[in-house]
Amino acid sequence: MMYVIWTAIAGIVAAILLYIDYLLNSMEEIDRMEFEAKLYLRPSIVQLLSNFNKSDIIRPKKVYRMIYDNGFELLLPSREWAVAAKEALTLDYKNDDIIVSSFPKSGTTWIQEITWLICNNADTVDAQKCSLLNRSPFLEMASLRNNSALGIQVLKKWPKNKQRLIKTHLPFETLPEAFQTGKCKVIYVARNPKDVCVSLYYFGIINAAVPHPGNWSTFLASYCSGEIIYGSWFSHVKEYWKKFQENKSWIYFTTYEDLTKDLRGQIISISKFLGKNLTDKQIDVIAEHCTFESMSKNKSTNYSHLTDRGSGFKNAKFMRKGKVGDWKNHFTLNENEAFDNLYEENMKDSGLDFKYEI
Ligand code: PPS
Repeated sequence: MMYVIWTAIAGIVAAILLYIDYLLNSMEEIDRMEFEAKLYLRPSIVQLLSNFNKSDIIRPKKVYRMIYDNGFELLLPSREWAVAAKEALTLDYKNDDIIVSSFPKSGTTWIQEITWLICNNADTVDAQKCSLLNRSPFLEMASLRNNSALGIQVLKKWPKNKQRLIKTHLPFETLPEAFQTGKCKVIYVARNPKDVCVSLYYFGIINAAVPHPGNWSTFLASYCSGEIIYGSWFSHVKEYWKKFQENKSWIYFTTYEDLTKDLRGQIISISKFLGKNLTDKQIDVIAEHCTFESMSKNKSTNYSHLTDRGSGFKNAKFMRKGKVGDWKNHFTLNENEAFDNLYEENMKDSGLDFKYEI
């Protein structure tokens, strides 16, 4: 019912705006046909109307709590994502499948693009022909509209002889067995938790698949308590870090800050980990292609195609700032002190040391 009312209001608002626009801008008389044609053709108004017709901009009010058979609890954007995460456990994975994992907003897209190029002879021309979402499917991603597991659909249609690079944000404990036992390689990227929180906050504003983050301090409180999608940053990172210490032959652990400091060095380390020999020229090509400037302009990596589907990206960018240290523009002194204490409580014995500025 609310949906019908909102659609009607949007229609009326659009008609009024167009009429005002007509009165202000047009001195000549137009007939009714022209008026109607204008109404239907003016892109901004059509966009407004079509946005109201898309259910994916009706935000979920709460995240969905999924409970695994072993009792592990995971917060996901919706029930559809939980169904996909469950189905992901039953798929067949091949020895050469690679999974790129992270807590959201930690540099996943960056590592995906680097890894895809390492696995595909640094072919930047091919890379630009196809969106990263299709070159590197997002395992648990589901459509909010038609209940379909988007990542799994892409995986199922994958050509048999082609290597698969899969993206996930699932905690280690909930990965399919092939990625928990060393059958397949795992690349994990972590980022300092303050910049993750800021990036996630802005992403929450533009990403209609998740509940609205509210104001900054409310969101920070939810982030600290782990009551957001994928749960606690501390638990996520600590578990992958622990598994990495025990299994360095099949898990690679890196950080956003290390990528920022030495992109070329990281490309070399990841290719060694994957057993791929790259020439110096290929390493240079990948490093050049994967700078923030270059990936922000690249349609296959900047997710700008989502703008056109009314997914909430309209006036904002997925590739936002790409910096280490933006947290300083958001945390108050008190928030910062409280967060440092919380970090100490959760991470003091982990041996992990994040850079907060470079
Ligand atoms: S997601 O939605 O969870 O998969 O997002 P994710 O890709 O993990 O993280 C998005 C943040 O990474 C930044 N980014 C980069 N920074 C530097 N260089 C490159 N090439 C790059 N690619 C992506 C992106 O801008 C997001 O960070 P913020 O701080 O919001 O800018």
